[in-house]
Parts: sequence; C-alpha cells; structure tokens
Amino acid sequence: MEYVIDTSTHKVIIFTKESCSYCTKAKNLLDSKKVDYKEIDIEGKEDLKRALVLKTNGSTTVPQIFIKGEYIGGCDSLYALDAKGQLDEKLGLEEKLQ
Ligand SMILES: N[C@@H](CCC(=O)N[C@@H](CS)C(=O)NCC(=O)O)C(=O)O
Repeated sequence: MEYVIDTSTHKVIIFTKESCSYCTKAKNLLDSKKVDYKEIDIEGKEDLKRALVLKTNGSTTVPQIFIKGEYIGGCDSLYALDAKGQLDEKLGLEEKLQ
C-alpha cells in the first residue's frame, strides 16, 4: 500500500535521520524559539522515504520541514526564512509588547 504523508496533523513537522547535523541545526533553531514540533525519523523506512520525496517535489535529503502544512524545505530554507524575518510569523509567534 502506498504511504501518504499528512502534514496537517501538527503545527511543525520535521522529517529527520539520526546523526544528521543539519537536522540538529534545524531543531536547534526551533528549540530556540520554544516551538513544539513533531519529529519523524525516516531512517530505514523506505515507503516513508519514497512518500517524502513525492511530498517535497524530489528532495532526497533530511531534514524536511513543514509548518502548518506548508512545505518549507530543509535546514538552509528554515534559516533563510528566519534571516528574512518571516519564520516567526509562519510559526504564529507574536512579538510580546510591553
Ligand atoms: N542543504 C540541505 C542539506 C541537508 C543534507 O545534506 N542532509 C544530509 C544529512 S545531514 C542528507 O540528507 N544526506 C543524504 C542522506 O542522508 O540520504 C539542508 O539545508 O537541509
């Protein structure tokens, strides 16, 4: 049976493998923003890997990140969004005004 990925189940979903430095770096950024995320380890799960390639328009690396169902990309894309000041908005983090 073909595996279908549903990215609407959690606000942030990150597909990872163990011993992946880019995955750690991406999670560090999310952790620094105190954002909860669902981590899915794809190591050894061939049907899940195939489904993820389809879901990400052909990306074969990890991490692969989705926010509110929107495909963000990998670690570099996550950091690029933050550098542009757009990540907090996508995460729904509001600036706490005094
Ligand atoms: N530019 C990518 C680099 C990601 C990357 O190279 N990830 C490595 C693991 S740390 C990878 O997926 N290598 C291929 C593999 O493990 O199958 C990003 O920012 O996410």
